[in-house]
Formats: sequence, structure tokens, C-alpha cells
Amino acid sequence: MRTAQIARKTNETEITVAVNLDGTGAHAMATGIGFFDHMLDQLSRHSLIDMDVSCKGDLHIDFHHTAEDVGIAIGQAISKALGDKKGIRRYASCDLPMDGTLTRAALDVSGRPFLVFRAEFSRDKVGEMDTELFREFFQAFAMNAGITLHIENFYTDNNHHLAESMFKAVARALRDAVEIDPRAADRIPSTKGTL
Ligand SMILES: [Mn+2]
Repeated sequence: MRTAQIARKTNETEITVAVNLDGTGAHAMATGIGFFDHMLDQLSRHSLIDMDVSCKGDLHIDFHHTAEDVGIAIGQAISKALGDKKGIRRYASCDLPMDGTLTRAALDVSGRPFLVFRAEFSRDKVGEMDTELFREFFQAFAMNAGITLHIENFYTDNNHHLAESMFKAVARALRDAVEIDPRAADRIPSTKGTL
């Protein structure tokens, strides 16, 4: 079973995450930030990775610690569930349109964490959430999942759709990249023999 659970507690946040890579996209999100929950719903739903995420964070300060630490914990859970990465497709990308917005996510489940993030919001917040925190989330996620992740927005006419297109594009690419390739199910997808 490609599943994992993470419990992470600091003076700033207390988080539990459970994932099943071979799920159906069943999820329960409780970060205390409505818009963030809405985005994480997309991440699970469109990756078909079951995700339970609970975070009690210091939201009275601001949303930074919660966004970053949830990214850390989800990344750790996915890395743990992947194990030795045997049989995965490894590379995937998705161009994701939402009305007048188009965003690409391309990723390599390589064990080499890296983030390229090219997107500019024209508002400081969507819902209650600071738009600068989406980069923080994906940075923490990529570093802890061990994924090379490129997110690029080509154009947008709506900040809600801009954020949502990122999460959906990453989700869809993640689904393809972590899926077992039946033609190579017993192999680790690297000529080095390890990822
Ligand atoms: Mn929406």
C-alpha cells in the first residue's frame, strides 16, 4: 500500500496528514483557511490522491506558518508514500485552462527538490489568503516531496482562477507522475537504479 501518515508539531503549527497515492481523490481539509482548504481540495480531487489534512496554526499572527508547514507535511507524506519510487512514471506535465487563465505544471519525481515559480497576482489576497503564500506552499511542498516542480502561468484574467489553476495543474501532473507504469512496474525509473 502506497500510504503514509505524518504528524508534525512546532510552536507555530500542529499538523496531521494522511495520504493514499492509489486513492480516489477522497479528502478532508481543515487548515482554518477557507480558500486554502478549497485549493487543497483540488490537489486531492485531481490527483486522485486521498488526503486528510488537519492543521491548527497560529492564524492570529498571519497565515504564513500554516501555508508553509502544510506544504512541508504534505510533501513529507507523499515522499514517504512513494518509498523507493519503483514503477512510477516519474515525469509529467499539464497545461490547465480555467476560462481566461492558462497555467502549466511540469514535474519530475526525482528526489531532487527544485521550484521554478512564474506567476504574478494582481491582488494581495484571494478570499482571506495572501497570494504571496502560494509560492511558499509550493516551495515547501517541492522541497519535502523531493520533486522538481515548474509552475508557469501564461496569462490570467482572475486571481482566484490563477491560484486554482496552479493547484489543478500540479494535481493532474502529480497523478500521472506517481502512477504505476504497467510497462515498467518493477523498475525504478532511472538509469542510476535509484531515485
Ligand atoms: Mn474555485
